[in-house]
Amino acid sequence: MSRETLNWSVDAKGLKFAIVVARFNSAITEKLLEGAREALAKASAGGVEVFHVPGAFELPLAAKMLAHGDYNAIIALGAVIRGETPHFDFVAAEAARGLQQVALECNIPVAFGVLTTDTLEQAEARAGGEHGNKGFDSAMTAIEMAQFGKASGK
Ligand code: INI
Repeated sequence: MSRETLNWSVDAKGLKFAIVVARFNSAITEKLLEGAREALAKASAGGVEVFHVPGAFELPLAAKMLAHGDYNAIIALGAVIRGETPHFDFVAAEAARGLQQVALECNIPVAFGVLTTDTLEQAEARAGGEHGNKGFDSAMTAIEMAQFGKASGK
């Protein structure tokens, strides 16, 4: 859902969110954080706490540690940009696999706000550029899944 098409009846009052942000490629990830904060503020989220980790590879463990707090959802933000070595594939795949594992094992929504792109330009376009802001979109997903969790009696 983009900012433009968004229905601002979205309501996150009473819901608490943890955002965990990778510092690697911080010029991108801090823009993702801005986008996520914007969505949560517009939806009047009940609480937002932000945590930083070194890179996207560290996001799953941090999310697992945070899953034991009293958050309704976790938003994981990172930017994995393809270089000339296979490192990209390992970091991107483990971030995705690990975050889904945390969601399923810990029974908490974990929004996957990790950009995986070939170039810095592609990442910029998705971090507040012409293709929107993945942080904003991830926060919207987290709100919807947090509401789902409440409705399902989690
Ligand atoms: N971490 C990222 O978040 N993005 C990257 O693009 C990246 N690359 O390309 O190397 C990256 N590497 C660091 C990794 O996440 C870990 O912090 C590191 O391997 C230590 O565990």
